[in-house]
Amino acid sequence: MARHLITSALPYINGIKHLGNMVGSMLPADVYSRYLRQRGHEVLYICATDEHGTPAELAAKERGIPVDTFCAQAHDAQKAVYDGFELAFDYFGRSSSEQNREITQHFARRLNENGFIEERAIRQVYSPTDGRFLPDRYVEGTCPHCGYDKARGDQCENCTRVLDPTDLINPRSAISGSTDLEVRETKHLFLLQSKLQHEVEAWVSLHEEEWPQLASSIARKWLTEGLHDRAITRDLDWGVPVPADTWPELAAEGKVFYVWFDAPIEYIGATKEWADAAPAGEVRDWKSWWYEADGTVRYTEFMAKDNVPFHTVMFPATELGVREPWKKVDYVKAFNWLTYYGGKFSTSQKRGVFTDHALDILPADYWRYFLIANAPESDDSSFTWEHFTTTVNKDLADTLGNFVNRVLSFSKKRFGEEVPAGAESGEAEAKLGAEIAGLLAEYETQMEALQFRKAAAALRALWSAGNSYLEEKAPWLEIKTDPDGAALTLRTAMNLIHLYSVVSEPFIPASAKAMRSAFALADDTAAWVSADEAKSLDAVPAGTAFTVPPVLFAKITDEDLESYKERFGGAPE
Ligand code: B3M
Ligand code: ZN
Repeated sequence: MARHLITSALPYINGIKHLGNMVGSMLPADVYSRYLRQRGHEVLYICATDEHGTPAELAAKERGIPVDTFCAQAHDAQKAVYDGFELAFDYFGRSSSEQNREITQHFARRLNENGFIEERAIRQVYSPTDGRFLPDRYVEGTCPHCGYDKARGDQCENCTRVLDPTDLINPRSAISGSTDLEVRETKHLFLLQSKLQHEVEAWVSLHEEEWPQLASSIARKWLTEGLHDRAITRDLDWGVPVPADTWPELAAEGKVFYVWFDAPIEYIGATKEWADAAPAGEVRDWKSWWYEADGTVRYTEFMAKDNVPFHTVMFPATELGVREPWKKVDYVKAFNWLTYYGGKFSTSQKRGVFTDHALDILPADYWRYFLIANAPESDDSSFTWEHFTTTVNKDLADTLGNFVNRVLSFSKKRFGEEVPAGAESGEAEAKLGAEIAGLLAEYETQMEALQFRKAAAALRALWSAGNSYLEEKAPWLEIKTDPDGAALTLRTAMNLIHLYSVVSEPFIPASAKAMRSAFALADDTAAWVSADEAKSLDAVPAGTAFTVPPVLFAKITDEDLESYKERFGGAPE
């Protein structure tokens, strides 16, 4: 059994995330972690809120509360939603933690000792009204190319040209609107990534063949364009402070590290948070997951495609430059975009479905299944309420839920509250067992390859196989002429329900649990069933007491559908 370290991209602290964020990072990581745990592997699934940077500062300011208070509240609000989605993190940390500060500062010191950090003076826009340097995107003005009057200092949204804040005509602060701006010289730390280009390239070549094409092509593109030295500090109040022992002058000026410098380090920081939060008597060795862990730990990262450069190129460059044996990623699972009716989900424009609202209207399992079955793996995929409704009604309500309820209610009515004995398994059961074993093997293969859509298709096929068997045997007719045969059919179907409860666990954990607890079994864990064991369909023996659970999945009605479309908006204008 292997040790699996799993991380999903850290959700930025501002705002509740939408379904697109969920399907491109945390949810598939959870599905994969659950699967590996069931298979008996040692798994550590780590995530955290990414809390530093200007957007958090500004959001706190807008609310008139200190930024640390804002982050603490926003962290709890996000955590509550993730709990609602049943994301089984081993730890959900905070990048503003003491642990992350310590490790980030350590990384910076080591990079400096190894000659990969240089102090450089740069000219930056300063706003006396705001009392601060303005990051490029917080300087607004008129685009010199197209005349668009809301161009940002980093880029013009209208003509997409990349800009420098000093290019803008009539520049103003995006924070206060003040036009009293000056350019001042200020010193910053630069990470000399150009010096690490060859090492990163060599490291990427070791992995890119194994990575999904989306991840390796992005990594290659960045390497081809060449790694540039980049400023890793900012003039902000909120961030990991530059350590005074190494850079007394910059520390005295209150410089902090750039959010993208400390955010990936928080994967390690949060692991230390997890260890430090161990209950009395439990020893959690965070370092064994990260330090000198090559060959003992397999590390898989989940993220959307815009985060790929940071994870395949820049963070590895940082780790390499530290010259200590920190664990680097083995497999990068990258996702395309989930669109909303072909358009953008937009946090700022409130278009699409946000994860908290999703849970207001339907249980997590409906979303989990739909999202993973339609994950934007090889291409973008589109969320529409119509597609969501059909999927829920067909796959979850008809194929799985109805099977469970039909079998258990009918058996209870005709044979009482225990799994009936009846005849010995025959030809139909042997055929079914072989089919199930084949589909289960396919499901395992796809899960192990992190092919989530294909894994979902195999799971759906497993559910369908039960329906076909039931239709073929028709116990409601069989019972009239051959009660023993009908009992066998129902007992077999109940074994399928139990198998479904085990194999569906990564996708729909709450429903899987409800299915499993229908049976009074001594072992009610979701411990994996091998394809070979599944073949005999005898995990639930005759005589086992059972109950009929409440309807597992309610169908979405036409009225529901209309009301969702009205509330969340349909096709984009
Ligand atoms: N917080 C994702 C984003 O805000 C970013 C991921 C960090 S992963 C270390 O787009
Ligand atoms: Zn322009």
